[in-house]
Amino acid sequence: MVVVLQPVTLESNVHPVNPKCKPSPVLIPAVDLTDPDAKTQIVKACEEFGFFKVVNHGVRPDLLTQLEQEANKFFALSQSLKDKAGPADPFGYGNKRIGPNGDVGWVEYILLNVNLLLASTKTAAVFRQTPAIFREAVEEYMEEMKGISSKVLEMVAKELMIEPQEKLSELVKVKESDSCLRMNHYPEKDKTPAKEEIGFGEHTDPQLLSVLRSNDTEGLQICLKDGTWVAVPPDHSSFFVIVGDTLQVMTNGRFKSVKHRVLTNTKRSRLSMIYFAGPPLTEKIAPLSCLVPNQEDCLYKEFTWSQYKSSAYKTKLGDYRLGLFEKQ
Ligand code: GA4
Repeated sequence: MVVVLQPVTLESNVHPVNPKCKPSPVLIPAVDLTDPDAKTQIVKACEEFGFFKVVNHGVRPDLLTQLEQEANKFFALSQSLKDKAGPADPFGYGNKRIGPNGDVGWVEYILLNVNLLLASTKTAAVFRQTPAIFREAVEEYMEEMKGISSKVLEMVAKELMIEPQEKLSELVKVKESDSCLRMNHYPEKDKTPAKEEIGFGEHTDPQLLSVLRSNDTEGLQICLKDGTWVAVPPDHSSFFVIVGDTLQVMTNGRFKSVKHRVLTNTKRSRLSMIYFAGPPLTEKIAPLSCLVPNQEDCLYKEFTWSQYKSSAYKTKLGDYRLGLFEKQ
């Protein structure tokens, strides 16, 4: 099964598509995790796009509906109530400002961390503004997302013959894993005709991988290796997996962290939930030696996840964050 992605022609494109030639659609795999061939399809997609869709994932649909409903209720609260859980530090409620370095977008969001070891007061503030059922749904959803991300990482390890085979998935499964959940609400436009606007500017995710699910409103775009942006058709019953910088480093560049962004031009609001699967803060990140038989071919210096995170928080969204960690 594949998903057809259409190239987009926008002023903001790095390489505008030649208007004379009709851009050809791009096919990305929709992977059924129960398919015996899934691991081969995943690795191929991670090498080619850093992105794929997951179908037949086994997450109960009513959990998705419930979490989405509760999130919508939170975003429908008055501005002053939402502001009690903000400003984002990065956890908690944020409105238009993304990160600490001046990025802005047509988006409001909550970033939640439910790991008690890394508890954040702003996450607690969000839970004070929402019913207990919201927190329960968030916790269950994060467990499900941990399951999907570790399954994907297990399959990657099998296909790439990484030893020990749990090397990647353990980073997500352990209780110290620095994973978090983001809910982005892109409000509908009242202007007619609606003007296209940056909802969330282009960036790569710093973590190992991210699992994204949205309602049926379009907006997500990914950047191909040749710089073409393609629109990802929304599908509220599937998940999209996005390769992050940390997995790029551990595979010594074999997998690419994919640049992505959200443009809003719709009259319907978009709600997305993204689980960021991060390793423990003290984990040493470096290319896996089994993937780099000759040390001279090693592209990145070793760093801890905590070092990478601090360095990422000094950058702007669209910056190339791995540059500092490349070997000369
Ligand atoms: C991008 C991926 C995740 O959404 C995030 C973002 C984080 C934030 O919003 O606080 C960052 C961004 C993200 C990378 C660079 C820095 C940090 C905003 C920003 C400008 C939560 C993350 O881990 O990194």
